[in-house]
Amino acid sequence: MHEQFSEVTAVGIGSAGSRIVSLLGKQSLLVDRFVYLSCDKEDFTGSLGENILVESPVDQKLTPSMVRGLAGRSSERIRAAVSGSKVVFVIAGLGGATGSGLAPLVAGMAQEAGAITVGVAVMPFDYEKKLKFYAGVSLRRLRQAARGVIVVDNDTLLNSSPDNATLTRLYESANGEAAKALGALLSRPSDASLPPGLNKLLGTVLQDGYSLLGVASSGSADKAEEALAGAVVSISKLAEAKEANRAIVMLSGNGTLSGNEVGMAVRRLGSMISNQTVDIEYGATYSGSSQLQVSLLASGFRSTKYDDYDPVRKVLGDRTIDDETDSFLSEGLESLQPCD
Ligand SMILES: Nc1nc2c(ncn2[C@@H]2O[C@H](COP(=O)(O)OP(=O)(O)OP(=O)(O)O)[C@@H](O)[C@H]2O)c(=O)[nH]1
Ligand SMILES: [Mg+2]
Repeated sequence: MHEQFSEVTAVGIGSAGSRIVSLLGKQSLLVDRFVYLSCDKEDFTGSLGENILVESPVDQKLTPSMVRGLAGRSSERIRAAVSGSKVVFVIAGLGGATGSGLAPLVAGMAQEAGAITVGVAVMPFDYEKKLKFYAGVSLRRLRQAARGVIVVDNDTLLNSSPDNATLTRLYESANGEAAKALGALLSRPSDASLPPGLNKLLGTVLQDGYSLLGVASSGSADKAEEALAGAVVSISKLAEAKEANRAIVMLSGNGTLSGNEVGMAVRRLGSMISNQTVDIEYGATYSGSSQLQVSLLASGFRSTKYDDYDPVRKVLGDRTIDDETDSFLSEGLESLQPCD
């Protein structure tokens, strides 16, 4: 088993996860190792590291539990790839078979290998009704397997796309937004960047509840205020914003973004979410863009709109069940899903 030590590893799973990780890797990041895992080798097109192909039959539609079964053959390779890191980020779009099936599994392996593991889950568009079930079950399992989970909603990421964009353009644009927001949080300090740093990021996301990532941009005279309000609105669509106990505000703009504006935005956050006790960290990155982007990572949410996606949780509420019953129920329900 090869074990190469690295500080921070990013694992991209499935189509969305792989694309976002490749985009992220183009920025100057704290991440020093990249791993890709998918049933589809097309997903490795932009790969910056090790690719692990989970061989699958092409003549049938896969489900998350089938993909988990198929990954069994590669488990030693997966385990080796997530070993020897201090921190592992496991990034996937949930709702498809690959990301939903493997994200919790890989997070569990990384955690077992001794890494502090953070899941990053991109949740389906509201119109993807059939994907919500897999996404909801997988999100709950990812939460159980990892030390912290950052949730990004695909609908949030699309705010800046024109209505008539093609699906490919929509994905590209959503991935660009996700990579910008995550990249700001994970960037290295430089002349152009004052990031919060890995410790503060982990201090925010390693909690019982979920962390939600909201993003918004503005080019108006009052950009900082407007973009921050937009980011708060995007989080309010997913959970009760005032339940946040910690937050990181990242502002990304051009040279006209003043320290004053950053300070004002940070001071306004508590009143915007009606919670003055929220513990706020912040940072800024300077790009050429005249649009100001605010990424707001807020954490500590015990419940989110995604609870409704998960029938097991709907039936049992907050009661904890053992893993075996959970798998039995989830997989039983999975097999009842209508096929298309
Ligand atoms: N943001 C973003 N979302 C995507 C992208 N590709 C797919 N998605 C969304 O991510 C979710 C999961 O889709 P995929 O990533 O294609 O699924 P998968 O993990 O590859 O699983 P398979 O079903 O095996 O292909 C769905 O809600 C898709 O709409 C992408 O490039 N960017
Ligand atoms: Mg795919």
